[in-house]
Amino acid sequence: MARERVDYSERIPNNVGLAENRRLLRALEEWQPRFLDWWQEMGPLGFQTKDVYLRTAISVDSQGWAHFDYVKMPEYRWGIFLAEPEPDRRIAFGAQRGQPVWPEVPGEYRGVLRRLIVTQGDTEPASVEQQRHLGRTCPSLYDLRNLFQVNVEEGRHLWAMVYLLHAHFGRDGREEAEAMLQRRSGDQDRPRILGAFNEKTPDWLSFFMFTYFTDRDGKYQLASLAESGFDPLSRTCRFMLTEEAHHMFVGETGLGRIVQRTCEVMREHGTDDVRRFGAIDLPTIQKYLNFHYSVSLDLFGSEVSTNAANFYTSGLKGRFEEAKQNDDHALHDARYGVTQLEGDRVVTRDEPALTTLNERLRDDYIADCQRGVDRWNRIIKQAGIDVELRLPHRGFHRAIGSFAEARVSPDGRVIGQAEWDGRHHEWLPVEADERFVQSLMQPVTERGKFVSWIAPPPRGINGQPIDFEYVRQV
Ligand code: BYC
Repeated sequence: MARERVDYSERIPNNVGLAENRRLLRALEEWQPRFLDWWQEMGPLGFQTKDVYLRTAISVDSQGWAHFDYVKMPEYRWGIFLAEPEPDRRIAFGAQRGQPVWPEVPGEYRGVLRRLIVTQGDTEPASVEQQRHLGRTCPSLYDLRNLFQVNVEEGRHLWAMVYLLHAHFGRDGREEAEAMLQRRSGDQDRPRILGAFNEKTPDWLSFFMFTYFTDRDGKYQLASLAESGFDPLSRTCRFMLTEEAHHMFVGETGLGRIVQRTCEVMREHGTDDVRRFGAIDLPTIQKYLNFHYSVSLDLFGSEVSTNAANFYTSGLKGRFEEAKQNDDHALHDARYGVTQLEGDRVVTRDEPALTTLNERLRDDYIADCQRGVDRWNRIIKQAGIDVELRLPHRGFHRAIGSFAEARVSPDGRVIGQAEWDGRHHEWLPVEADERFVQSLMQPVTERGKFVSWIAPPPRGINGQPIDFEYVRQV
């Protein structure tokens, strides 16, 4: 198949034929300077004039879409890229299964689709805002470059959703695109839409946890939206998923390298108390894991949700890997086991499958999260250390869904407020932990050097050596 190359001679690089749609082009060209203002105000602090070794999309097929070169972040070619259309694509689930997919938004789904796209789009600038200060405390040039790669791509994901709003939702869509640049992560008056995107990412341990756990929610939500009967949404999400993979790689390997360093120091000094030696102790890593995992679980919505059922029946949002599910793809009579709170007990009860789609996606996500934890545990085991990191129970520290009403310990016991008050400092980071982690955040910007609390990666980016100048100093 011919490659869908991206035209970089245009002001907004794209593979959607923007030049042929003057009105849309003009609207997006008006939004562009406001995006750049937002980037300057809320994007990475400092480094905006530095050359960063970044990848840029040059085509949207699975092979060789990326081009690596030095770029100053504000000059990054943010653009609009949709995956290639699938010929004769049909709606794969819900009441209209088997019908051709929609090139335009059906009138009756306008409101809900807009809401889904706005909710998704809002997370992208939010994460850039959350990570704004991290450049100042980078553990190495390699990690600094990875942070900026994640940031520019989240900026591009915002472009992806803003394109859909402008191209398919008329004036409402343009207003939503504006509002996306107005809300601010953590702002009391104008917060971002979903809870996890109003939390702080004040240090690199949090950053790696965020890219492992929260970006992975992105993977599952985007994969469900990639099933959508609204074809432009499906195609844009398919391409976003290829970028998302790198973000999760950053999280998984970042945490693996922290665990590795901790284990090396534990062995070298024969002690669990590695804080004195500038490493992050395993109990602190576990607490950060507990926090980021639990706030990311909230992002899947309630266990039982009629919204989710309606999205599915209407053909707007499918299951993860919908085509691989061996059933009728309508789910009228099917049931699904849901773990939820009943009084003060945790029970698993069969519910109508249609209303449990949020939970089912959460289950897929949990299994995926466990794989990384297993890998980190192998690093610990190989070091001869008898400790395991664990995902806490799904009911632990939840703010959305049935568990929001209860206090649940990491091992899944429903406990009273008194026990929670007495013990939550064992389970979640407290101020002293945050202060300690913050104290380790000493910037290292010498080529090939790494800060005390993280091991170097086994290899560099795009075949470059580890001591490559990933961010130029001058
Ligand atoms: N915080 O019926 P329910 C990413 C609201 S991350 C606050 O269970 P539904 C990324 C909900 O809106 C992926 N409010 O919800 C990662 C509803 O409100 P209404 C982002 C919440 O609709 C890293 C009410 O509670 N993708 O890409 O079934 C870096 C009832 O809830 C929350 C998407 O969001 C919450 N956590 O499911 C960068 C995909 N949860 O209707 C990027 C699009 C629920 O009562 N969004 N509520 O006013 C969706 O699919 C759905 O909106 C949700 C919620 C799954 C999020």
